[in-house]
This record gives sequence, structure tokens and C-alpha cells, in this order.
Amino acid sequence: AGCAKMRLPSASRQAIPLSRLALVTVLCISLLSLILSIAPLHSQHPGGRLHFPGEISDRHGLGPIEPDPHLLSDRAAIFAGAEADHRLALATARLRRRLMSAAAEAGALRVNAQTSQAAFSRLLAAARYPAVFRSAALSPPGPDTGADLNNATVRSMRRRLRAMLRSAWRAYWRYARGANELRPIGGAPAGPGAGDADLLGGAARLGASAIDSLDSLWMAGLTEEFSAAAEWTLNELSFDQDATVSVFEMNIRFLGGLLSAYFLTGDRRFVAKATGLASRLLPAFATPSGLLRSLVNLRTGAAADHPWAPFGCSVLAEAGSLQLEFSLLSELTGDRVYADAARRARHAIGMAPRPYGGLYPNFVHSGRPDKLAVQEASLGSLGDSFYEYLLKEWLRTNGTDTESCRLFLDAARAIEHGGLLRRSTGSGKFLYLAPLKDGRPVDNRMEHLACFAGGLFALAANATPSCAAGGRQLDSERTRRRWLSIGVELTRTCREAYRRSAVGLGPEAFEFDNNVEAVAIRPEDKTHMLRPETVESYFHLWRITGDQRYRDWAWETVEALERYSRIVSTGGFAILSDVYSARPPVGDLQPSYFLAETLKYLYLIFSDRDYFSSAQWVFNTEGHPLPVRQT
Ligand code: DMJ
Repeated sequence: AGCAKMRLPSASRQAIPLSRLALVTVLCISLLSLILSIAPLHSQHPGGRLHFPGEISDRHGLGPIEPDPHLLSDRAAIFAGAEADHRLALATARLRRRLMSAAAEAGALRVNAQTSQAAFSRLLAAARYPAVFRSAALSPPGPDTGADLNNATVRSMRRRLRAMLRSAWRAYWRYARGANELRPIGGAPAGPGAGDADLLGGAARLGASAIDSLDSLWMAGLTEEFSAAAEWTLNELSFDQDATVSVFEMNIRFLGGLLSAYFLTGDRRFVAKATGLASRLLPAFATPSGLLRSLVNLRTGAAADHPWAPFGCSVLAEAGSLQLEFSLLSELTGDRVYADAARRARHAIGMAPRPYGGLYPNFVHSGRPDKLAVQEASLGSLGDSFYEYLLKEWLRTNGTDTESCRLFLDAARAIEHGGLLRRSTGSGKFLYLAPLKDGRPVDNRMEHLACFAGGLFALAANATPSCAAGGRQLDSERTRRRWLSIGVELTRTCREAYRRSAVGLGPEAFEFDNNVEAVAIRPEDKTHMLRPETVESYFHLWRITGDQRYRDWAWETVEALERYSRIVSTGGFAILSDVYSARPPVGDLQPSYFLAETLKYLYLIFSDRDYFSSAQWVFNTEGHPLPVRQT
């Protein structure tokens, strides 16, 4: 759609049509030569019939007969035949030669056409992201620049965050280089069974923490560490591993991280790496509906569902969180296969019956997406980033993907009115999100994962007011104000869950009833997993409102992390198993998203608001910045 509007040099615009024209011309010349070579033969033979070797004219209408060299008339015919044979042989040889060179030329032209197509899509990408190339690729990271430069307090806070990132990175690099995640207490790679290992190929050495750290290191100006991570990624990382991985995790952590690294450095090798990975994920999409299966073996392409998911079903958040990365990859490579795969998956999700006033079910059947598989909806686990990507693909495409816009507006209305959004009945009157099952609230419990929604609503409120769907101008000023207040309130709720713990760090899930508000009850909910969602919302709200309280809350989190989570012996950061204990036991895991998201959002909260500005960048669900398309 953008082609007509784009201002590209005229030569590049004509590259492909010219190649095609040349190919057609060569084939036409060959055909013409064939006709011209053969034409004289027609005139030499009565009736214009072609004369083939060993055959003379049919004198009696009985078909070809053996010539009699004693008959003059036949001798003439024999000579004529010989001459014709000779001319025909010459013509055939000439024609074969021409056809061969035409074929060779066509092959070369095909190669050229591919080359110019790649060059064309590169030009297209450059034209679509000009500001990004100028601001990021051409200027080195400037962590100490911007309006906050003279604010010594903020500068020192940023330095502290940079030191935390360096420490977490160095621990990973020293003890677990090339593995997916770190055991920060034992100083070893996290093996199968730990953290998200089962989603990242078990014992596979895919370097999730390295890829997830690339852009964070770059943004914080840790150039030496960035170079080490980039070199390892480009020279040592291989996706050709007999490893069964989650398509979703590989997409948000790896594709997102690699594409982001490309836009920061301008190094096309990151795109090549991303393309190699994406093509290994594609077999997961080979289902009747196009809805991907959750797991795929990187080497064999064998696809499978999560063993814990309902039979034949894909997870909503996983199947619906691909569009940002897959579409961008198609734009960069000129190969539509990735964007089409993500779009087909989204369309299959669109076929699912929506029982809760427009909310989507957490599971969709990949064979029969139009049948309701499970009556469950959530903005926490299983549902979360599906809703996020509807908004963010609209933002990333600069309002071009109007389907995303329409879907998001419908979904936002459903979130508001479908029963997910509730208010506590205690004195705090907290707004919170709780999942639905069989049409009813399962319990009054909000997951930490759902804390990203505060930032999401604030982002939506801040988006350009130009999304018209089906002729309706849906994002009226009133809607935008309401969304911002939902964002502010949800973020306050999550911060309250942090504040009510003994350590200032939030639990994995927290409940609301008449006696309890924003506090975990179940033992398994009392863990702190170093997750980003709450600080992610602080980040968006700080940027959008400029309200100092978000910086204050973020700083409380920084201090709590340093005090309770940092492991002095290795420098890594560990999860906590009970946030209500003043001396919380630590768990031996430093998840890769801690480097990709938690520390990045904290760092950006204490950076200039224009640094990786929201007008130019959209953060994928793993915190990797992807550029907003300019056309
Ligand atoms: C991250 O990997 C992503 O944010 C994902 O969307 C869900 N949660 C984890 C971190 O909590």
C-alpha cells in the first residue's frame, strides 16, 4: 500500500520491471529467430510442408515413400531434401544455441531480479524507517545525554542501573555463556526444568540471555559487553539444534532481539540470523487453519502442542503475538511468507467464538478454530500479549494496519465490559483484572503478568486519534481519558501489591476480598520472579504523564532488587520465594527477561523521555524496541 506514496530513486523503482522486460524481450527474439530460420524451408517445399531428413514428397498421396535415385525427378527431390536437411540442421543448432543462451540469460536475470528485489526491499525498509536509521544506527548510544543531563540525581540513578545491568550480564557471561539462563547462586547454566528452560529447548544452548540482552546493553552504553554478545550471536550461535522450542518464546525473545539489534547497528547479519530462525519456525504453521502449533523442533520441524493444553489447541497469547516481528521481517527481506503466516494465524483466531462480549478464549483449536474449545479468558497468562499486539501492530505500522486497530478497539471494549475488569470491595477500592472461566470470575486474583495492562491502556490513550473502524471514529476524547485513568488505576494496584510485601517486590499473584487487598494468599503466589510487567507500566505512565510518582515507585523497586535479590558472590540476581518474609529465601534463577525487560524499563525511566521515544519505537512483549514505520 505504501509503494505509491514512497519516494524512491527512479532507478530502483524500475529495477524489477526492467528485468522482466529484458527477459520477455530475449524470449521473443528467440521465438522470432525460430520462425525466421524455418520460414525459408516452407517456401522450398510445395504445399509448404516441412521436409524431414530421409523423406521426400508424397507423390501419390500414400504418405512418404523411399526415393528412387534413378528417377530424375526424385534425384532433384533428394538434392533438395539434402539441402533442406542441411539447412534444418543448421537452423536447429542455431536455435538450440540461442535457446541455451536465452535460458542462461533468463537464469541470470532471475538472479538479478532476486537481487534487485532484495535491494528494493532494503531501500523500501530504509525509506520506511529513515528517522530510525539516522537516530540509532548513525549515532552511538547516548545514555548520558538529554534534558536530564544536568540532573545529578537522575544521572547517578541511571549509573546505578547501568551497573546493575553490567553485573547481571557479567554473571551470565562468566558462568553461563551460551546457555539460555543463569543460576546466579550456584554460578552455573540453568539446566532443563529450571525457569523457562522447557520452552527454550531444555538443555539447548541458544543463548537466550545473550540475545535478550543485546539492545539493553546497547541502550545503556555498555559497548564492550554489547560487542561480546553480538559477536557470539553472529559467529557462534546456531539454530540447527535438535531442540523442541516454543514458537512464541523464540519469536518474542530471539526474533525480537535480533531485529532490534539490526536497527541499532545497521548490520544485515542480524536480519540473516533472524530469517534463518523464522524459517525453522514456519513448519509449526502447517495446520488446516494456519493457527500455529505451540512447539517445534528447530532441526526436524516436527510440531506439537503443549502437553498441558487441551487436545489440539493453541494458546491465544502465543498464536496472537507474532505480527510485530513476522511482519517486520517480511518488510526487511521482501519475502511475504512470514507476514502471511502471522496474518493467517490471526485470522484463525478471529474465527473463534467469543463468549464474553468480545473477549477471546484462551485456547483455540488449530483444526476447528470456529468451535469453542474452552470457556476461559484472561489478560494474564495465556491471553496477555494477544491484546498487546493488536495495539502495538497498529502503532508499529503507523496506523496502516487498520485491521489491528479495529480488533484492538473491539477487544478493549470487551476488556472493559466483559467482566475481566473489577473493583475491590475493601477500603482500597482497587481496580484489578481477574480471569473468567465458564462465564464467571474464577477468583478475585490478579496475576503479576496482567500488570502490563496499566501501560497498555495508557499507550492506547496516548495513541493518535485517527483510528476509524467501519466508518466509526471510535477513539473519542472521552474514551482516551477513560483509558488513561484505567491505566493509572491498574498501575496503582500493582504498585500496592509491591508496597504490601515485606521486601517491596510484588508477588506472582495477589487477591482481593473483604479482608485482603492486593496480597498473595496461596504459597505458590508469594514468589517474586523478577518480572517486568509492573515497571513496564511505570515506564509508559512516566513517559505519558510525566508524573514524578512513577520514578519514585521505580526507584523503590531498584533498591529492593539490590537489597534482596542481588547475589554478592556472582553478581547475578535471583528470584525470591516469599516476598512476605523479611529475609526472603532466594531461588537459583536469573531469567533472561530480567535483562531484556525489567532492567531496560528501569533504565529508561531514568533516561531522557526522548531516548528511544515512543513516537519512533514500539517495544515488543519482551521489551525489544522495533521502529515505527514512517510511511
Ligand atoms: C516475558 O517473557 C514477556 O513479557 C511475556 O509476554 C510474558 N512474560 C514474560 C515475563 O514475565
